[in-house]
Amino acid sequence: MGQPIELHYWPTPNGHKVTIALEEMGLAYELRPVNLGLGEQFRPEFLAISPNNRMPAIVDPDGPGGEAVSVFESGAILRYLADKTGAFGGADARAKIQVDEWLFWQMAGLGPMAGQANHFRFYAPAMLADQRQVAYGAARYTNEVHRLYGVLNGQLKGREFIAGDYSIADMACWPWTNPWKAHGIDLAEFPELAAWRDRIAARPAVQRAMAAAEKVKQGPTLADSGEAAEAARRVLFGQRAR
Ligand SMILES: N[C@@H](CCC(=O)N[C@@H](CS)C(=O)NCC(=O)O)C(=O)O
Repeated sequence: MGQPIELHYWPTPNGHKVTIALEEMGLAYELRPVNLGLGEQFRPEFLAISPNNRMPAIVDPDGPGGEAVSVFESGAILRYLADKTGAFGGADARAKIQVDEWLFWQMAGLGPMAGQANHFRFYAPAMLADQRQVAYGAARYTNEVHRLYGVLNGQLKGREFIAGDYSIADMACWPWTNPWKAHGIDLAEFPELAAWRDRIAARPAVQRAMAAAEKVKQGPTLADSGEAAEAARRVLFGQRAR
């Protein structure tokens, strides 16, 4: 086996997508924690591979042409790994289109909207004096996440997985539905999605990926009132161009 892929990682849904893919594909990898609450995403050596100061990012010593390559943005990483291994990316040109539709849907819709719902439901109350602003934001993003759960539930009718066969689209979407309770979702409304969630949770590779997350030191919960959470909120919220 060649050198392991470096995964610059923190245990969040965007991080879980990549550990799931690496485990499913049987690729050797090494976790390089990026402690977001401490601002490690701003280190120059990390910015050199991920200029958006966001994890995940990978460095594959065995990239195209046998040369090392780095990749940032979790959707690009999943597509890179699927193309590298020839697995989970769609078996033919039509299947690949479907996989990418849902991969991009997650990247542009489910992920960002669920992130905003989380922000307004749990973090903004501690940060905003005017709770009416909190309520508006919370309702807007909670509604949108509810709509997106409905879209995914509809796609899963008559299908075991999002694009038919299990794919990187499932690996991208599944971790973002783990906090369904926090998103204000009642899974009883979305039975196809609930059954799909169970099918994926039962996969040994997914269980290994989630166990790997447990080994990385978790930061404070950003909604906490303690000093560590306050410091992490100062690092993470209100960023502007540097
Ligand atoms: N579109 C990016 C989003 C990645 C992202 O938002 N990562 C968050 C953690 S889930 C992060 O690194 N945040 C650091 C920061 O906000 O400074 C991807 O999917 O890779």
